[in-house]
Amino acid sequence: MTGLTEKFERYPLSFGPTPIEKLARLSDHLGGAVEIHAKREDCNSGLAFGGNKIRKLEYLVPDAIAQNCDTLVTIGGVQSNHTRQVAAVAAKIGMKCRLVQESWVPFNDAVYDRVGNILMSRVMGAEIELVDEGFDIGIRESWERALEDVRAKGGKPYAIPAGASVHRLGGLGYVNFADEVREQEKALGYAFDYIVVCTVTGSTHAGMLVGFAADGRQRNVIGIDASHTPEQTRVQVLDIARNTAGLIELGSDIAEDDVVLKTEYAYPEYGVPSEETNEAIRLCARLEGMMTDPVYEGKSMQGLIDLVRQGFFPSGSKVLYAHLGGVPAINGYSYLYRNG
Ligand code: 5PA
Repeated sequence: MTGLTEKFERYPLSFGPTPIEKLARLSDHLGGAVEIHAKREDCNSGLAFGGNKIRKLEYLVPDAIAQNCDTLVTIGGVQSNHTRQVAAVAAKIGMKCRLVQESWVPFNDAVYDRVGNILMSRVMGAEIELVDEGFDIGIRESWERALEDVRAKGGKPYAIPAGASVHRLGGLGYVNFADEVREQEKALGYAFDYIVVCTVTGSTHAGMLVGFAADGRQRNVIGIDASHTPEQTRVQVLDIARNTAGLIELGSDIAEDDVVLKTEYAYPEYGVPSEETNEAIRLCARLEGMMTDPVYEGKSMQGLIDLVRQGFFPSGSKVLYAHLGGVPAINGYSYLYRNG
């Protein structure tokens, strides 16, 4: 255990520990030598379909309340899952929400900016500004301008960067995930050999890495890059992991090689699925009834399937696929999936 619970306040926004489900038919289909399980972070909360940001925000909300802020301000793409979850959390805790949504994805389904995540954020009352800028996981000027604007109008903004990642507390949620998995492993009577996670802005992977470093398993966290800017993502994961390790007083250093990031599945672009991504989405949906999305989880599912086929995981391994949510965005790709 990491001692996280004693050191940091957590504002509960989820149902509790997320279920771990065996994907028996997918495991069998891939030859049966590797046992695949999914940890269903996509089913973690009643807040507008939940997802990985809920677990991160549980550690940011006490800070926002302590600072007497009245508006959560964040940023993402048009179909960002993160901004939708921030909008839901703002509603739940009685704050306002200001969202900057940039044109991160070069994909133009006719309904792209009207369905799925952005539709829900609008219904939940967030104030949304669409900005025509391309993909970048770093700190954005448009977001800084929004923060300034809230201040100028007399509000007290709480600044949440993209994916809640380069925030001092952004890595804590997925340290908590590792602690939770360890508890579940005790009950199951076995430990997972690998954890597969989709990586973009980095704090999900970084938090897991720090959490699993507590028992020396950090290199068993296999990140699947979906950013298509993998060097920037790798550096960001390492920075967040080191910051988070310091924060929780992990007591050991995070090395560059601790960041295991597979970069061969993000093509052709962030937010655009390849034919292989679509095959992975369909395979998992048809064998397990488990939906994944074309931006994030479909790519990490594609990576997982390919790594099993390549023999990357030794025979007999138990692999935990972290399902981080994101399915609402699939509505923005309605034409692509018109025939399934
Ligand atoms: C996202 C992120 P990190 O950004 O913490 O690396 O997580 C990647 C990730 N899976 C994985 C899903 C479903 C995600 O939504 N989404 C972002 C968003 O704006 O929604 C932060 C990019």
